[in-house]
Amino acid sequence: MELYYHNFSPPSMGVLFTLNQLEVKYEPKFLDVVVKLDQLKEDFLKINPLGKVPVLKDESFCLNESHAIAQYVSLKYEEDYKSQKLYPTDLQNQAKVNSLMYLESNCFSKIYNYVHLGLWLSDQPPRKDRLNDVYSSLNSLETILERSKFLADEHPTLPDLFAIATVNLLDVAKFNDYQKYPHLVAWKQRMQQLPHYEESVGKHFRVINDFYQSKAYLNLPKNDYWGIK
Ligand SMILES: N[C@@H](CCC(=O)N[C@@H](CS)C(=O)NCC(=O)O)C(=O)O
Repeated sequence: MELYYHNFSPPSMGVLFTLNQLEVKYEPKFLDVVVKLDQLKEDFLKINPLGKVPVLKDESFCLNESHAIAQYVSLKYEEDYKSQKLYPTDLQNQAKVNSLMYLESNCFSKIYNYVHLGLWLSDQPPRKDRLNDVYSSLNSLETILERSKFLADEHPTLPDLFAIATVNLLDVAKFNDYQKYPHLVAWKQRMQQLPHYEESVGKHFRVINDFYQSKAYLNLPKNDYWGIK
């Protein structure tokens, strides 16, 4: 199994976290979507015509959309006997996890639109006009986390593995208004203690933060695709 990913991509991190928590063997395939624009090359478009990462290639089967990939690998590899599953197989618990996966996907779009790539690649501030969407996402997550330790249950499930990368994006934009979100803050700390957090998410965010703080984006070659001047 091969996973095409980029280390700046939160959806890629959600899949990496899933594969690592499941302790599934896979071949990571870094795709340079920023400088070389490998996602637009013919070979990759055969794998994902949408030109996005992450993509899972399992022999001749190719799957894009990070949440669907995580569901596929969990259904394929998560042992039946496990009691605290990332992706439960009974109908109602699985439906609950799915519901939170959809919510997470929505939060990702809102938070990503606030942080936006211009900030990472061309020295622009976060989009203040989109701040209300950030608060609306954090309110939803806080409301859920007031009722359980993790998003769908008392143990981590798939949406937690995605939401932590989504919420970490806010650190890059130096958002730190967490006063109204004590349960979310406590959940973030619990997530950071998971055995595979560091290799799947933590180390990538350190690279992203260093990249941004050091203004390394100013040294990127000119690139019309991402609007890098
Ligand atoms: N909904 C998709 C989002 C995929 C996506 O937007 N990937 C970005 C990286 S986070 C990408 O590949 N961008 C390259 C491009 O747009 O050219 C998922 O969850 O997999």
